[in-house]
Amino acid sequence: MSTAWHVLGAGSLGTLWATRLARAGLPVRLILRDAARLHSYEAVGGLTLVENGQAHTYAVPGETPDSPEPIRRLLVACKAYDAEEAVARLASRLAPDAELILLQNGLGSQDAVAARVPQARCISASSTEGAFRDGDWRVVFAGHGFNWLGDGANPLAPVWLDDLQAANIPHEWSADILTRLWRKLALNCAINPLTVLHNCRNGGLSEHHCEVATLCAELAELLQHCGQPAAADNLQAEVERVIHATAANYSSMYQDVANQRRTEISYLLGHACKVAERHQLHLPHLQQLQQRLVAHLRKRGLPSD
Ligand code: NAD
Ligand code: KPL
Repeated sequence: MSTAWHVLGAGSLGTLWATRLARAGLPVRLILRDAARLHSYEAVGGLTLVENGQAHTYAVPGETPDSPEPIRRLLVACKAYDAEEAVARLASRLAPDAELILLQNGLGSQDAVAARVPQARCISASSTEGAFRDGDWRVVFAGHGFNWLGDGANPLAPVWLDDLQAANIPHEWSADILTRLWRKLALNCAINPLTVLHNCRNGGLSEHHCEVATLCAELAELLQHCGQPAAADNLQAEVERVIHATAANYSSMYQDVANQRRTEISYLLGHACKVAERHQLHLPHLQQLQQRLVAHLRKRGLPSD
C-alpha cells in the first residue's frame, strides 16, 4: 500500500491537489479544522473539482487534526498566515520520516513551519496553477500552470514525485527553489499592491510604467543583496510580460481585498521590506508602497499583517 497523502486545508489548492491524487487512485486524507467542519464535509460526501465545465466528486475521507493516525506525507495547503499554527497542531502526529510539501506563496512561512517541526523534511513549492472556490467543498480549476518543488537543505528528489506524475500534476524538481520563490515574490510585489492601490486589472498597470519600473529596480537591488542575482535577471522585462499576458485578470491580492479577505502582504511586500531592513538597504519606493498598502487595508477594516 503506498503512503497516504494527508492534505491540510480544503481550500482552492488543497482541493485541486487532493482530487487529482484521488482520481489517480492514490490514498488521500483531508484534514479539516475541527469536528464541525468534518460533519459539514461528511454531509456533502466529497470534494468536487470542476474542470473544463465538468464537475466530478471524489469521496476523499476526512479527519480532524486529533485523529490518531501517524502522518508521513503532508501537503500544507493553507494560506501563508495560517500554515505555522496549522502544522503545529499536527506536530505530535508526524512520523520520524515525515515529509511536508509547503504550497504557500511568498516567503517567510516556510521557515516558520520548518522551525516548528525540525524533525520533518520540508519541501517548498512554487505554483502557477490557478483555482478558486465556487461553493463549499467545490473548486474550479481555472488556470493550467506548473509546480516547482525543491528542498534547499537536500537536493535529493523524493520518491513520491511518481505519484504527481500518475496524478497528472505538472511538476519539476528544482535545485534552486529559493530563487524561484524570490522571483515570484518580486513579480507579486511589483504587480499586486499597485493593482489594489490603482483599483485596476493587471493590464491597467501599463499606464503606470514608471512606477512599475522604479519598483523593479529596487526589487532587483534587493535580490542582488540577498544572494539571489538570478532572481533579479531581467525582472522588469518579465514583470511587463506578465502584465501584458494577464492584462484582463485581477491579481490575487486585488481579489482578496475586493472580497474583504485577509491578504498575504506579510509574506510578499512585508517580507521584502523586512529583508531590505536587515541588509540596511534603503529602498524608498518599496517602503512607501508598503505604507500605502497598509493604510489602504486598514481603511477597509482588513488586517494589515
Ligand atoms: P484557500 O483560502 O482557498 O484555502 C486555504 C484553506 O486552509 C481554507 O479552506 C482554510 O479553512 C484552511 N485552513 C486554514 N487553517 C487551517 C487549519 N488550522 N486546519 C485546517 N484547515 C485550515 O487558499 P488557497 O487559494 O488554496 O491558497 C493556499 C496557498 O496557495 C496560498 O499561499 C496561496 O497564495 C497559494 N496559491 C494559491 C493559488 C490559487 O490559485 N488558489 C495559486 C498559487 C498559489
Ligand atoms: O501571481 C500573480 C497573482 O495575481 O498573485 C500574478 C498574476 C503573477 C500577478 O502578480
